[in-house]
Amino acid sequence: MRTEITELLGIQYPIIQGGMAWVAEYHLAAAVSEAGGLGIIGAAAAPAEWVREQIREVKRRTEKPFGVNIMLMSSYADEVARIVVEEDVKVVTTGAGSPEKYMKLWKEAGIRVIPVVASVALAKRMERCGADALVAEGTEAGGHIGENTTMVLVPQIVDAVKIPVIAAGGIADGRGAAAAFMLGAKGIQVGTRFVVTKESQVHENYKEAILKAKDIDSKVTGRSTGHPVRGLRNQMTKEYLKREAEGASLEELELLAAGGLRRAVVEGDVTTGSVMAGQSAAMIREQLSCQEVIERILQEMTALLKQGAEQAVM
Ligand code: TUI
Repeated sequence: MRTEITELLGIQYPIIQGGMAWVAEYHLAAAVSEAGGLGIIGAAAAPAEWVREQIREVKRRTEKPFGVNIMLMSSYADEVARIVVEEDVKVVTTGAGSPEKYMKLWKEAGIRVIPVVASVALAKRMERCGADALVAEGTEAGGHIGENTTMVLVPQIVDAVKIPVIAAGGIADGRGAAAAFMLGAKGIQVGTRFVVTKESQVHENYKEAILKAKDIDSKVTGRSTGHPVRGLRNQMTKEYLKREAEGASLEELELLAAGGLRRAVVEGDVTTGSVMAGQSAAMIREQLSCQEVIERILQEMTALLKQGAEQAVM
């Protein structure tokens, strides 16, 4: 299947993996790339040398393209920005900020730069400063989110820029993928569904929490701090939201959430930890391999796109 995104990135299928903190490590990234998508290492808030080692591990497992996601609020972002150049990484996605100050360095190194954006304004700015494509991430996504839904964000960004747009947020099956292409996207980014794969190294408790999640289990904490984060409802989100409603200070709230993602992903503490996941968690009901996830999404999507509008009006 060829789109502007498969051609830009040299991949078989227009599916890229989200750069999820603590989750997107080399086993997962290599498996997604081997299956024909674009695997991504999530640098998150990790030290730069950890990222270098992850890059080398992916290269040991696949010769196919892969990328690194740089979380711009990380205190190591400057170092990681240099390491992707040193290690000859071909694709960089960014999140939680504007990567403008790194653009010249990356473009000169021939890196394909794909900022993840949650607003039309940032999308336009990114195109002006040389981005090759964009991920338009709706508020259905897990982790740090913006306000607009995928349904309204993707077409607005598609209309506002000339570079190809990858849709993200709430896409976990072929129906969501087909819808994304109808909105004008040339590719999709999938996060939560890849958390629950055989190759994903997250704790079994984390996978189980996603598998049993219902629609109403998705909660957003941190709206009052300016850094809203979506995850699954648990004791931590209950306490956080209670204290937030009481007007707790930023420091108090940060203390409550500190280290929570690591505790959930690594130790399996899904009670007091932070179980970041998108709203699509409620649609994920079985654990498959990364290859099976990609194959199923593509099969469902191509069948739906072939049927076109016929079915809708019958
Ligand atoms: O970045 C993400 N998802 C993330 S980052 C993360 S680690 C974190 N945890 C808690 C608080 C903050 C970060 C977990 N999940 N997705 C891409 C994304 N970027 N979503 C929203 C944004 C965004 C938000 C504001 C991008 C830029 C922005 O403002 C930039 C500017 O300077 O205008």
